[in-house]
Amino acid sequence: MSKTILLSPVTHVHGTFDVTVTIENHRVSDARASGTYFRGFEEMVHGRDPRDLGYFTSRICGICSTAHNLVGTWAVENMVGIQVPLNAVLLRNIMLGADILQNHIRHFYTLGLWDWVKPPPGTTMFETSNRDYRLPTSLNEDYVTFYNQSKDLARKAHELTATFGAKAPHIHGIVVGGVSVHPEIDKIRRALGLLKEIKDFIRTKMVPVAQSFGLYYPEYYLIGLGAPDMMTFGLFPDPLDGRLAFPEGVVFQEQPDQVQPIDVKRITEAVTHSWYQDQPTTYPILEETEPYRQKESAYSWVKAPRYQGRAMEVGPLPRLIIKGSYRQGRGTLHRIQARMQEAAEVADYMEQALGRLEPCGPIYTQYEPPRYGESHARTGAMRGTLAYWLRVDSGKIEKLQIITPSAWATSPRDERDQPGAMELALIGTPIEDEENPVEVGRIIRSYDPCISCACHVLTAKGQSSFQVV
Ligand code: NFE
Repeated sequence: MSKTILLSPVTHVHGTFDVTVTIENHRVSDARASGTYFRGFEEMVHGRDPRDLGYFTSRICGICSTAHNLVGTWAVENMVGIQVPLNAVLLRNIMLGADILQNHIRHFYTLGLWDWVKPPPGTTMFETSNRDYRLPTSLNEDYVTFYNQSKDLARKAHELTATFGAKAPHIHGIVVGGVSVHPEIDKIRRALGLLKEIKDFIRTKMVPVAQSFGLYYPEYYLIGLGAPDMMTFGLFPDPLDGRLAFPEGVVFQEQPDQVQPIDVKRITEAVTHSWYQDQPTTYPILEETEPYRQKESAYSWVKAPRYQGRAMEVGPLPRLIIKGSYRQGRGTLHRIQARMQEAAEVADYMEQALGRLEPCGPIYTQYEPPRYGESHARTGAMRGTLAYWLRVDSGKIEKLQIITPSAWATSPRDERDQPGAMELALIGTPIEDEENPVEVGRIIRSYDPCISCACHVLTAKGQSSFQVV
């Protein structure tokens, strides 16, 4: 007997997102992840001044906007071939770091917590059909208290971003050529004060809380393993030694101990099962983006990015495995615990970076705006690997292609019918109660998916089936 369940929308993720799972004999036999928006940003920037790119694309999403601002800015700087001053590099890293912290706090407490912690009775927060709550009552109550505190800490992380970025989200502090705000002593002190509070919260109320879930839900270390190959673009460049504080690389399942360098020419996208006019699987800069909602073989607005033809696991877990600081494993709870550990490591990096700022040092490099050229830029974002491919013609943007972390995570099948990372994580999962497959929601949310980034613009025709798990 098989049963197909449509989760529409999957709750407690960013954006609206559908997942269909087929369950046979208490096991997920098939899964399809479907982004229900079309993202129009690549079309929107066509014909615009490339110096505005980061301002536009940071609006792709409210939760990872600094990453888009940064990579859009780098794409232009790579085209004109400038190096920005050390202060600017560090301030950009600090702003991105603070945005990663607010994301990780919000994902853990506002979105993900209720997979493991029972919402307080009488709350209007949300209704859930999840009956599999296992924490002792007093611990559960403590974590609800931490949830209430987390809202203030996430706001403080935004305040830290805005200390140098003028506002958050969608900062104004990053400009092509550098940054717009000097790292004055009072700003550094203010940032250090905010960071200290956030660090304390991460160390005492995030890392240990995530670890405690393992005591009560131990099987979640072993389910939801995801794609067997993994990739990171790293985080936080340092112009002095040319390295990334969190390194980049790819690890293939056949050589799990070997981190290989990224070769960006191995990244392709397929649209076989996406609502776009068919075209051969190709490199992002060669892609055409022509929406075609009537396509029979399609089930998602998300395209299918692949590295060397393979789906890739991206995000904090691969980032820390490749950095060498997380070695415990690869399942659902590892994904969550690595995100918490990453928050602690990002905060440590930010503290060092704040100490290296030169209050009177330069923050800007002059440049000639690009007239013609092609470029690529990539960075780690909150959820993993973010990359832009840009072409400028006659001083205007002629082509932009973006591959977001959530496109890797929520990718549909590719041209060879190979599932995406989250689909792989779901297929094979044992389901205890077929009427209430809480395992599915927990695995999906461990990715912290953001469909706002992966695609945009809701279709008018909604789905009618609705189930909260
Ligand atoms: Ni809307 Fe984003 C991140 C980007 S999508 S959150 O992180 O880019 O994955």
